[in-house]
Amino acid sequence: MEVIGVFNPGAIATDDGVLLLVRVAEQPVERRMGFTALPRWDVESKSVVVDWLRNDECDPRDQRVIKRKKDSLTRLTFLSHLRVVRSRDGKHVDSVEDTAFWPSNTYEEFGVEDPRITRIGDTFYITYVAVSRHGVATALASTKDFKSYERLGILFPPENKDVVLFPERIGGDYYALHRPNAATPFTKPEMWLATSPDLIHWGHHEQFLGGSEEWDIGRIGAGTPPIRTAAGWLEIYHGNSKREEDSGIGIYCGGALLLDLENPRRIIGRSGRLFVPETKYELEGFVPNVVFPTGIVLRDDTALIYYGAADTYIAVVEFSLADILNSLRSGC
Ligand code: MAN
Repeated sequence: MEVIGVFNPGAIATDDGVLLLVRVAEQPVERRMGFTALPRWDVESKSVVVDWLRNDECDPRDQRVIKRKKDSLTRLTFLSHLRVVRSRDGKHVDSVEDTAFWPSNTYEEFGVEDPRITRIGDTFYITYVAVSRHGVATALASTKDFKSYERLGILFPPENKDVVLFPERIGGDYYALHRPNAATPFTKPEMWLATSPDLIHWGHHEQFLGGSEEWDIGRIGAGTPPIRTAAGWLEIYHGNSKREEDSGIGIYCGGALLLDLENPRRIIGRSGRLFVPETKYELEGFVPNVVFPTGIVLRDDTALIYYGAADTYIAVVEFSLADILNSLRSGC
């Protein structure tokens, strides 16, 4: 396999800097004339296998996925796993660790993707996307050291991704933002909110926020796990601009929300579009025009926001917390 992108990282502050859990997307090195390579994790043999599909038997939907003509079902052209990267200053890579979080069960055969990390007590909880022939779901794992992981199962069944956990109980319950994606399009994909007594069983689902502006009308989803500030929970999310009539994937931008500390259902501030693809590495890559925030680390008055750029790279943007909070319009 060869790496085609390292992007959409979970991020967490550690005693000696910042730890990123990065998504590594790979595709087979081998090419066969007239065939498309579709990698998957084979649960039986615990190894990557490649299914070769004749090009005239599939429709490319975009660069990430093909549709098999026989049954109209989707496959990814790459396979993702997760890997630990450490940085002392949060801006330069000091080490990439050998141990990796590979797919390991039926729900992960087409990859594990887009981890978000929330520290609760002395445990790190990782929500991640598990992709398989059964759909795109979100699963939970926990770790104390990022060397061994305990898988806690699927939290939100297909199709659901962009799940972030709040870092503490609020009024006795855990809270999550999640993003169901319905096959019958009564709506564009919107963010929902749910609560849980134990991080495993989720209920009290409520629609939370849908896109309403030009930049987020296509879909929105949670980005970074919410962090507590004196003013409220700060959530950095993404929006996509694609309208039905647009070709391609649309533009992904970042925005900020401020939620009531006691009742996170209540949005008390909203930035609108906060950061947009503008550098070469955001405008060009496997999927052009993407900034996709997935991790945040607060340092005094500064927020380091880690994001996937063009589904190819990891970048970090530094904001003063005061600037973000000042950008918020109240109400909404
Ligand atoms: C979308 C994109 C891909 C991802 C798949 C499955 O097509 O977000 O990056 O691999 O969904 O999650």
